[in-house]
Amino acid sequence: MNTRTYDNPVVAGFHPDPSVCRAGDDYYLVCSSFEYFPGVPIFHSRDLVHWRQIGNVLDRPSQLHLPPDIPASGGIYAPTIRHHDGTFYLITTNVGGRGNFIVTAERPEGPWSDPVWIDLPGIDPDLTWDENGSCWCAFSGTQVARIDPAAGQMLEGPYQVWSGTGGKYPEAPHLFQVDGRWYLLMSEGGTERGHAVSIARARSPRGPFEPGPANPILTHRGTDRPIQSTGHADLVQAADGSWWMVLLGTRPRGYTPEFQVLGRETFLTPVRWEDGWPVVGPVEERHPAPAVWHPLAPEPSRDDFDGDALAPYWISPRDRPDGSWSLTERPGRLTLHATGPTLDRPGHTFVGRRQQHHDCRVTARLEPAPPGSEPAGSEPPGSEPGTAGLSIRMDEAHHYDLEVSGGRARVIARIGPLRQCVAERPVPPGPLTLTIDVRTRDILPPSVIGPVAGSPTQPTGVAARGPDTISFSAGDTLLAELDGRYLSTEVATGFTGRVIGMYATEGSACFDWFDYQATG
Ligand code: 6LW
Repeated sequence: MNTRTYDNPVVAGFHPDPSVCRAGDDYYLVCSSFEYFPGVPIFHSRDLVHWRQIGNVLDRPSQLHLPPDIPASGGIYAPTIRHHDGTFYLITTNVGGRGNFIVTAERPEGPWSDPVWIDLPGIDPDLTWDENGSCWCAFSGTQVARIDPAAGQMLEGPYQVWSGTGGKYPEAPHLFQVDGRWYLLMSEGGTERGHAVSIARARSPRGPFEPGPANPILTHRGTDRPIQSTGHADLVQAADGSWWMVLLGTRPRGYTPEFQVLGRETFLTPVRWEDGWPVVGPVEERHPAPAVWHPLAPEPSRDDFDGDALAPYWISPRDRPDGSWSLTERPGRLTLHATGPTLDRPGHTFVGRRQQHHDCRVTARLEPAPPGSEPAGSEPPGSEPGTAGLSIRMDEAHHYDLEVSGGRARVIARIGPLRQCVAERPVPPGPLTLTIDVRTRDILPPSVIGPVAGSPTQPTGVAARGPDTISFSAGDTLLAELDGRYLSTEVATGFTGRVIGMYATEGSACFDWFDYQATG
């Protein structure tokens, strides 16, 4: 008997709106990326459980232009990936940009084509083909149109076919043909705690659609389950005939109303069919594993910047201009050149990765900029970098920074309209190891309701009622410990999660290495 299990989430950290397809024995999964460049991370798996990022679908400015005035949580929403007739198709929306577009590739790791813009309104576009080869696009909530994906034209419709069971924001439609019937999977209730997945079926993509008898087929609303906000789902049939759902969910922490700091993550849950309808149980932290099991070697926690290209998990808000970073100016180091004077506004130089674990530690080695590495016209570098450091961010208005300049290290907290330097110390000249440590130790379980933190009956950690504590050290010196709640979706708002990275806001700086460790 197979007693193997897998753990959820299968893709941790800010990886929402998952879409999955199968090509033979290989699976490919994509997620929303919003205002970050490159866009649409793409993952590969042989078993639906173990995923490795193989690239980003939108990795060139000709595919993805995110101008500075694109707000946080604008940009790339909810892609759908499909494999049809030997070609990979991806359809998505640039919200605040030109809208919906399709890119294609022969190989999922790329290169992907430049966009074919498509004259459809709305968000969350889907793609599927009928037995005549006609291409159908479901979008928003929930319309269906026949399109020409090569020309980007709508050929028929759109038909308003179904709006769910009455929950707010019907969205995330995906159309499937199973045993001669058309199934419309969609989400409703909003992407917050009320999120739900519903289904309807029809004989034609034009409808009429008959709602499933057990809608919503999945929701965790109103439960005390550790995984919340389950929704925005996609379905895939494995090579052995079993069915699986990928979906987004959250893992909130801390005292009521609880805080979500990792953003919306990607979960996997089994699906069975009963009386012609898909049935999905609650999404557990641990499920029986699929029949095929294909674990991957652990990825190195440390990037020594020895390669000639940045690993695909490195992302930057809106843009990463060529002149702002280099792996070759000082081989074995990531050199950053400031493009903007503050992390409080778009246009700055920042290279970061998603926080993927509730407990984690980031360390990085910051070095003085090499002589002559300054952009033309700026001051020659001294023995110290300009102004550079590590930042943990939700967006331009919500970030904590550990910064070095002028022989001093400081911790800056930007929370909404407030900006404050909360600690400052002199540091020795030369290379310096910077550490951001995120830990949930000392926090209250969500179910505990009691007097305020610090009273004799409650734990006393700074984040006793928040989701976590974030501490900042330069070398061996602890500079500050801050409550993590202010870097949560509940405070910052929006669709993204925390990103931790390296930045320069004045002059230039080098990073010898960056290490991300799960510590839970
Ligand atoms: C996405 C919508 C949603 O377009 O949130 O949770 C939006 N679902 O379907 C942004 O991720």
